[in-house]
Amino acid sequence: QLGHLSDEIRSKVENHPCYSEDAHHYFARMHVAVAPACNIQCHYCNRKYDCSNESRPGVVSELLTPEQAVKKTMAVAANIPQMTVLGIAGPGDPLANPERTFETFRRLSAEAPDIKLCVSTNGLALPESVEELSKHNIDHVTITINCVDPEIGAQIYPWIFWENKRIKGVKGAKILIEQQQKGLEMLTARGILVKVNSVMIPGVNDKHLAEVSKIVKAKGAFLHNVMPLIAEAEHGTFYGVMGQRGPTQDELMDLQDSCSGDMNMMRHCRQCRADAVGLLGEDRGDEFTMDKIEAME
Ligand code: CLF
Ligand code: SF4
Repeated sequence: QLGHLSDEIRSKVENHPCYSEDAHHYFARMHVAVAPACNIQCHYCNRKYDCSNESRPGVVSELLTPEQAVKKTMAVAANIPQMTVLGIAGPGDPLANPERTFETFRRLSAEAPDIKLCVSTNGLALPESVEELSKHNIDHVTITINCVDPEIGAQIYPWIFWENKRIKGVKGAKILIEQQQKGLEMLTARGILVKVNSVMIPGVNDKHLAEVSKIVKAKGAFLHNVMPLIAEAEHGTFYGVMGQRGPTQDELMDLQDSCSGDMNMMRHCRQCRADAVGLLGEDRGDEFTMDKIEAME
């Protein structure tokens, strides 16, 4: 699967469970939930739970300080030797919490230099964060890009928080899209691998995502991960309450196939929680709550 890649890129992806389908059988990732705030609103979000279109209602991530996050990472590394990647992916947007996120990365790059650092963002604050991300030796950044058309964006993002103001509708979506695309270009220009996540929302952006895939590929994104919208009414999200449905498995696979002519597609995403621990699809987070970690010491 990785045969066509240069040695440099292969070394970055071969033990990252999200960037390499092969790797996900052998290598584990963990997330530390250090980022509570968010700078936009997505119609698929329920702030009580997690970013990344979290799939299991009723489970709230345990919010950690950077210090606790480092402790937790060390405890997991000591107990799960396959753990190669530490990601920050919520429960809000990591780059909307720059102090907490970068403090965590700074400590980990000093104390655990062998662990790969990974971050997932909505992209709004990405351009101003690229310099800092490259300082911490972060090779993997995920941007959630659901559209490149602000009219479609306005149906997904009711508002963004930008320059101390709430900006609604098409105007807000346009700024978000511009920031995402600019951030993508800045990252790929620095050789940082970018994965684009897109949430497939039937009737909203499903017909549009093949174009998104082409555009992000042209700008150097390495991988595209189209995920199904999860909009159960009990999640209490806007879409859930409005009766918006998620795609069927066939609809999702058809869209992934129609993007794949041009792009490497990720097909093994498990829509992880902001505090997930273990192999993809196996969540051992309950074994590593802070009270259990403190009891291990
Ligand atoms: Fe985490 Fe995301 Fe990094 Fe992976 S998850 S920050 S790239 S280490 Fe992976 Fe989970 Fe899918 Fe994300 S399976 S939700 S793609
Ligand atoms: Fe929620 Fe994430 Fe969207 Fe922020 S970016 S509103 S945390 S889904």
